[in-house]
Amino acid sequence: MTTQAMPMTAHPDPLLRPGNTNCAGCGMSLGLHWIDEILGSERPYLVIPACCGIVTAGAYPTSAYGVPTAAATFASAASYATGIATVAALNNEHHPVICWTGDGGTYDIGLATLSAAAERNEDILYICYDNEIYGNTGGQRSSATPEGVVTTTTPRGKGERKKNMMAIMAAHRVPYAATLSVAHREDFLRKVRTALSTKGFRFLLMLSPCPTGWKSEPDQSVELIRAAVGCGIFPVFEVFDGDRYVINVPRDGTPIEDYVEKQRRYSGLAADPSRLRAQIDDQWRMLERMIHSGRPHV
Ligand SMILES: Cc1ncc(C[n+]2csc(CCOP(=O)(O)OP(=O)(O)O)c2C)c(N)n1
Ligand code: SF4
Repeated sequence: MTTQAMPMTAHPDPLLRPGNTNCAGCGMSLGLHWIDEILGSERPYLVIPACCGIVTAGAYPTSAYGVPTAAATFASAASYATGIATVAALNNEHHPVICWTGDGGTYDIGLATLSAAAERNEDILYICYDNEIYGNTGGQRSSATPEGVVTTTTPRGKGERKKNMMAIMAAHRVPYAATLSVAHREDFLRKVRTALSTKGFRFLLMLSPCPTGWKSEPDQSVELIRAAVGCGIFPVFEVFDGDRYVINVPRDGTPIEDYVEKQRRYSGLAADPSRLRAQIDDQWRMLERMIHSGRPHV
């Protein structure tokens, strides 16, 4: 893994401008503002597929994004970003290229080109804001939706567990992959800084509160993510070169009920707290195996 120096002075035109269409309490808003803080005066190129993130932009010729933004198809987002990064490098331009995508575009519809770009170690930063549904089209299930969650296509609760996207990215041996919590600001900022200063393919996965789809209160978004981290359903960790795992925030025994009872989506048949607790323990056993079997992080 090699790193490059980064500037930190704020840019007068924000990455996400006021007047955008994000719902109140949407994780995208906070995530984009914090990413902008780390970008400082540096301006990225954004590539966004057909998710809520591109609805946010609004109608041409206006835009809620203060940087050049390309709207891609789901299947092409990572390859589109690869093309932009390649041309920028040929022109000696030093703009980070950021793919900003939902879980539908990442876990499902865009997975083939995401995998291809990761395998080629393209010099792009791929960020998934994972709201665990297809939000933009009315809240259908995705392979990121947890078991037991009610969506418009799983009215009795989803029957399958959430796909382990971090394990998939680690299997590509990308230089840097990390999870982001909007309830842990310093950790979030540090990881965005690390990702931006790393060369090659970087993957960040942010659990993104979505009051509309989660049937939660907008003013509880950050506290929900704090509970998700505390109970262990969303582990906060990073992976270097696919095999050096570091846990950044240990789970602290927060009851799973503190997370699920504040969201009406957790009302399916399998959304039973003891079942969820067993899945969390299973997930942490796997993480701990990865920490002990990988090279130590220095
Ligand atoms: C190939 C393709 N399939 C389906 C759609 C319809 N579609 C538009 S947005 C969307 C859901 C996107 O979900 P996600 O990527 O998780 O982002 P979110 O809307 O939750 O922000 C779908 C299925 C599409 N535009 N293209
Ligand atoms: S539906 Fe969810 S992800 Fe989409 S803008 Fe609203 S809160 Fe954000």
